[in-house]
Amino acid sequence: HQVNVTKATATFGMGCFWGAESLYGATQGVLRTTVGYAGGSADLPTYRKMGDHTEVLEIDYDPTVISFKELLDLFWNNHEYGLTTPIKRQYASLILYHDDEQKQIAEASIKEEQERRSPEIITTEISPKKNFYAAEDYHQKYRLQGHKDLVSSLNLNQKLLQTSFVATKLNGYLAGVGGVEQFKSEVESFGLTPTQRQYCNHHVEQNEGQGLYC
Ligand code: MHO
Repeated sequence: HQVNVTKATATFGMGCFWGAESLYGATQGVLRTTVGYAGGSADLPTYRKMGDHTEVLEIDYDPTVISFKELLDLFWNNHEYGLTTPIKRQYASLILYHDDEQKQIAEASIKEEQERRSPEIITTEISPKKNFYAAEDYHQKYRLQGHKDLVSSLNLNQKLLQTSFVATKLNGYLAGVGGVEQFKSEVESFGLTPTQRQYCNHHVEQNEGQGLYC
């Protein structure tokens, strides 16, 4: 049911990618997300051997619904990037732009953020997106995968854990992002069975506002 949408991609490193994936998943205008490793030069990184890469989230979004600037506002408001504590390369704050327009918006945005947060020094790096390596299956839609029976009833195979719109949304909502009202306003479009819907509704209610954890 996601036909004829315009699509753009954003890539952010903002600490543990499980949290980032839930945060953006429940955000309207976000179409699908994939967690992975990027920003470095090592070949074929894995979670155990990431080399100089960073945990990042790749976000496909509909720019007619949410702008890159709005994605960046969520970015700034949901992770640590100050110099107060040193950040490991694995959890570095990164904006990997996909085109010149994103680059310009990111540069303007970091300037604003620097002024807002002064005297704190922002460590966020802005660089072109080069290679992106999808992370292992068990990291994809991590919070959704905690609901094993739901995952199997949705027939989410390894590929769909990376590509499915419904998996993207539920991974956010089930973690308590977005809230019950917003969930109810779009659950119709997820094509869930009544049982699946009831199950999700219960957990969305229970987890609303609980905060992301890693
Ligand atoms: N505390 C978590 C972090 C995982 S994350 C994807 C763990 O050690 O498993 O970096």
